[in-house]
Amino acid sequence: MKTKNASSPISDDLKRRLADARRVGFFTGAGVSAESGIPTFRGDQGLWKRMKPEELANFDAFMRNPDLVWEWYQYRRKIVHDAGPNAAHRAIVEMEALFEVEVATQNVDNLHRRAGSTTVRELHGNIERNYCVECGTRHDDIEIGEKDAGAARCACGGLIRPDVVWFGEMLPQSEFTRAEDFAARADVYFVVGTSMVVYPAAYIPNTARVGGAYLVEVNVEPTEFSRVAAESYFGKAGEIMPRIAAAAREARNV
Ligand code: BV8
Ligand code: ZN
Repeated sequence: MKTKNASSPISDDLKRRLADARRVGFFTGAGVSAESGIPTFRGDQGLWKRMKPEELANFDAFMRNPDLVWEWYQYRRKIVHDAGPNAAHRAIVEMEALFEVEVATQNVDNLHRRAGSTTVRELHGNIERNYCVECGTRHDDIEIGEKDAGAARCACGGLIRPDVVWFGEMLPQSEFTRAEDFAARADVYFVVGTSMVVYPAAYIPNTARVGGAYLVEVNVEPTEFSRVAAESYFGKAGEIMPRIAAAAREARNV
């Protein structure tokens, strides 16, 4: 594992891998959206610092206190709605011109798609979508701004919930399987802005490793994953990812 800091040049090893690569994958977490102003979960200012995930991001908590959980998602939806993709999201889009690219994201903020990424596997759902817990009707047009309006209800009377994967819930099978399939065949696999503590999503970079991919971590600090990555670049994703995209263009003489 070779560690580099924010100003380190992109290594010759990585440039060589990118020169020959066909399939390049990006596994992302909250850190890739941090510079868009969206709070992460486990950092110093993280969402979990102020509230416990088990109190909020699970179905029982929602059924016990739908107003509290719904308000929390309205609060996060507003942040996401007012945020925009940052240089890290855009650098990943730029690499679609050089490689077959897939993004497997744990984020529910839709920023990869809003940046222009064409193949995004949303492993934990999408906060901009909602559905009725009783009849399953979709309610994606809910007003975000309604403050203190309490939990929203469907015409059938059922509670409306965000279309995100809560703790104890299954991930969308097709998204997970497709992300695994791509990771298993990837030549280079980037793990960007994730603490790598949430499963089963965090199994996916290991699938890439077992499939022979060259694993590169981008994070502001070491994680569980740092010891298995071929290289770790420590710094902000919004600074490092554009440098990786530039190195990829150079490696492919573009
Ligand atoms: C399930 C969506 C069971 C909602 C979230 C083993 C196998 C399977 C399950 C488990 C297992 N072990 C434990 C479990 C249970 C649990 C789990 O993983 N618990 C953990 C916490 C121990 N998993 C589950 O419950 C999953 N479901 O397994 O169901 C099942 C099985 C069969 C049948 C029925 C049921 C569901 C997990 C999904 C939970 N949903 N969120 C919402 O968002 O509200 S979790 C939440 O964590 C987010 O999705 C988030 O994306 C995800 C991961 O967090 P990160 O993205 O990594 O964010 P974090 O803040 O942690 O880290 C940010 C990183 O960025 C840091 O490293 C930081 O240094 C870095 N950073 C910060 N700024 C920058 C930066 N890097 C670069 N640049 C910067 N500027
Ligand atoms: Zn309904």
